[in-house]
Amino acid sequence: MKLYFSRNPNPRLAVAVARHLRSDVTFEYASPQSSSEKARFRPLNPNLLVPILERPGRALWEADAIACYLSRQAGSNFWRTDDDEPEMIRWISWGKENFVRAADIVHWERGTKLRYGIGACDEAMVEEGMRAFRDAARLLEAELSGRAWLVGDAVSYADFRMATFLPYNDAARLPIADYPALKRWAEQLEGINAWRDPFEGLTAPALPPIPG
Ligand SMILES: N[C@@H](CCC(=O)N[C@@H](CS)C(=O)NCC(=O)O)C(=O)O
Repeated sequence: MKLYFSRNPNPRLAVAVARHLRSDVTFEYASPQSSSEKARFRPLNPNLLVPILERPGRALWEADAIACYLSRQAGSNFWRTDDDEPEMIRWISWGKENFVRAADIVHWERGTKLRYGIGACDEAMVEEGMRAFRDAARLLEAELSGRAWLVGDAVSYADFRMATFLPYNDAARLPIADYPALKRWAEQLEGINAWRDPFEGLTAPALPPIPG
């Protein structure tokens, strides 16, 4: 199987999952939106986005689906398959609508737009994203004050998904330090090699720097 990736947040998440699970995949850097690559990647993912997992049968796209599949392949409970599964899905679903979305809004303005010359940072959008971030962070802070991980007493895919944008916080500058339990949880994730440095040993161009 082959996992197509770039250094951006969702492919980073999928690579981290594959490495955490020691999945039997090869990794290939891909740029499906570049004009010379579109024809090759459209049959694999009509969205022309990464991550994409090439596997027997139909290629799989969406980091969550890939994580679910790789966890099943590994016979792992990283993607919970026991009574905690609904709880894990709750955090994935809520996270994407709230915490992850808020981080994405701010990271898009302060990071991606500037990196790729898409446009100037829109401060009103940053403010909106920051407001949403604070609302979501407050809820997570209360949850994580009582326990180490989002689901049960071990790391799960919900933790990885919730943290999708945190490795890019040099660009987004979200005030994680204002939330001690959240900060402690983020540091715990940093203690997992596959999360901290998923691209170790892989060939992939660095992200374009943020000007200024
Ligand atoms: N909902 C998709 C989002 C995938 C996505 O937005 N991928 C972006 C990076 S975060 C992408 O492919 N951008 C072009 C690139 O990185 O070359 C997922 O969770 O996998």
